[in-house]
Amino acid sequence: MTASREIRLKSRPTGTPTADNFELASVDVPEPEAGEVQVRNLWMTVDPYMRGRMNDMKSYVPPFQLGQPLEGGAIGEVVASDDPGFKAGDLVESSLGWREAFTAPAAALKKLDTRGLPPQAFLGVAGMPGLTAYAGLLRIAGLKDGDIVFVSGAAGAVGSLACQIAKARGHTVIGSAGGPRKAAFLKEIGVDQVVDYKAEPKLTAALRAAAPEGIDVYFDNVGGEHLEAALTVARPRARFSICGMISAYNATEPSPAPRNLAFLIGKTIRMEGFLVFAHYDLQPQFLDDLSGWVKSGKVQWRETVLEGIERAPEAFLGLFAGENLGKMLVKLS
Ligand code: NAP
Ligand code: FER
Repeated sequence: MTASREIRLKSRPTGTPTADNFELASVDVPEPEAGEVQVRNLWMTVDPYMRGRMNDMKSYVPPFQLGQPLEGGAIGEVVASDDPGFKAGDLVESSLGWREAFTAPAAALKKLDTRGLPPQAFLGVAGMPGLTAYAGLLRIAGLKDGDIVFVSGAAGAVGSLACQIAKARGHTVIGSAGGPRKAAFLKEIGVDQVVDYKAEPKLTAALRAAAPEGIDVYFDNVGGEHLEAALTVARPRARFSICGMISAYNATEPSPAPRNLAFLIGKTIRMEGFLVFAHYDLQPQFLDDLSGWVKSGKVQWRETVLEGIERAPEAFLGLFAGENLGKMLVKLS
């Protein structure tokens, strides 16, 4: 038997989650039986979508269960295997994060080919968030030459890659994020105009000043007032790629904004929501493009790392307080 600690959902949050919604528990991890593999997690991710799974609501994926460990992306190392496909030392991806170690059927694991990148990059820039930026910009928004691109949540995992993909393709990019540290980071990665939305009393006016000619593409990570500002500033035939609306995830009342959806008509804007899971056919092309951009210095990334499973709830809560620059991660061993 191997000891492991895990984070369980103790209660369903109402509004913004707190540390009290989580509990740390210790468990024994059994030795692998035929067809099973034992893994020690090295890294786990916390992502905004996990907030939705904490509600008891039907969605694209079932809700987390009370008293059970949470789930989510993790990178680990095989410690013991009774399956011919895996051996001790293999790096593997799974959706069995929020725990230090586990034994699972081999089918729950995927071998990780790091392509020379650090393994945890596959929870961020080279993983689900990275593909989200790529698919949302290239496929959903249908980025085309000359587009002026606005990205909200621009200093986060998805947003910072969306900005850099647009820059790599020669676009003018406006990025919004909260606070001077994030604004400075956006300048560093080549964003042309930065809106620090926390310092702006009027977001629409600030966006108009940053994009005097208007915007053709809006990559939305935030929703609410950001979406309202983007609708006002959009040019005719703009495309809105609706990736996320983090400003609404903890809301207990429907959001008052956007109040100007009628712009969709007169400006003939196309607004389309998407889920990254439907776009994994792009993954090989995405990883090839990404390695080219990384090699040529066109894409860089940041990580905000908390250490220890006991800090995983704090990392998750930090997403809603804007504590992360780049990808929020938990390092486990
Ligand atoms: P992230 O941007 O790395 O982290 C979340 C960031 O959101 C925070 O750092 C914070 O930055 C910002 N934020 C939090 N509350 C906010 C509020 N009330 N108003 C404005 N900004 C707020 O997270 P991520 O993993 O890259 O995800 C970004 C977005 O993409 C999320 O909306 C997520 O749900 C979505 N997403 C969608 C898909 C999909 O398949 N559609 C896949 C992955 C992610 P500031 O300090 O700048 O406020
Ligand atoms: C996300 C936000 C929302 C996400 C998925 C959703 C994969 C899906 C929500 C739903 O089905 O209600 O960041 O990432």
